[in-house]
Amino acid sequence: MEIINGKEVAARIKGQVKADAEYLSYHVGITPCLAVILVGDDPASAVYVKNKTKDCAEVGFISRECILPESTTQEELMKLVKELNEDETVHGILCQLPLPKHLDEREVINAIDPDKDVDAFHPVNVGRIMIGEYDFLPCTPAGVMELIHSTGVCVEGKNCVVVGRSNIVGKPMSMLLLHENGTVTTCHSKTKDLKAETLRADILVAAVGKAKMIKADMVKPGAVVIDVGMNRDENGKLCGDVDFEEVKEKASYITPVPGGVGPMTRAMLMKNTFTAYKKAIGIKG
Ligand code: BQF
Repeated sequence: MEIINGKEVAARIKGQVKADAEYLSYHVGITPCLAVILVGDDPASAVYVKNKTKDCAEVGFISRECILPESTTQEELMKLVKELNEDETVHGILCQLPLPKHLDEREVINAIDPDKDVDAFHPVNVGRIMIGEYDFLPCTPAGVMELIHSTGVCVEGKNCVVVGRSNIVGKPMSMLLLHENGTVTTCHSKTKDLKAETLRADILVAAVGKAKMIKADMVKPGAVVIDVGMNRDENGKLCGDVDFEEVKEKASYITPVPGGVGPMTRAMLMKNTFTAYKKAIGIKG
């Protein structure tokens, strides 16, 4: 069994983005800029936004933190998005989710210019992913694909099982595996016999949000196991959707939590911001 080192793969991707961005910034005289909107005082969200700002500094991007109070109205938030859309010095925009309950996430996402939508949550980008003609991929599924590639395991023809069907992870994850010619099954809370499904998986992606729910007896020997979960266990320790200690004995490759998918999500955001920048300055690919 091999533990996939997400930090290492993420560092490699960020290094590539940094080198390419430095080269282009120098020649074009424009530096990539990511605007991150944070509303309210959810501590986890504040940490995620800090991480994103840190990543921008690391790869040589400008970052703009737009921090708004809990009391922000929908109108104020929409006005900010409009300003960032119109600001030519801003190449990527993201709104940290979840938003406080009184705000309409969908309306905010739909207002972001699809060309600046580095999370790839806008319906136009979601649709482009469905037909395989995309500029941006949602960061977490894109990061998972990179981790699978890093193992050398080929997706084509494999039984791929995704547990979870969120719009942010599960659904696009299934689509990306399908694009690489996997035979994809998407499982969810109404799946009749989850264990029967996961036992057939050569590649298993867990994105449910239930601590350690994937046990060793649910995993095919030699499977590649990718854990997207971010939960707290009974001792308040960060853990995934996979029971790592059990499942690591059965998997060929497995991602840890922390240090697996999380760092990749961050690296892919930098990659998407660079893509948005290249589009804005008129460079393809
Ligand atoms: C690690 C996120 C749920 C809801 C909204 C590294 C991150 C996490 C873990 C991180 C996440 C999760 C992010 C690790 C961004 C991933 O070492 O394991 C990085 O910063 N993430 C987010 O922005 O919004 C979320 C999870």
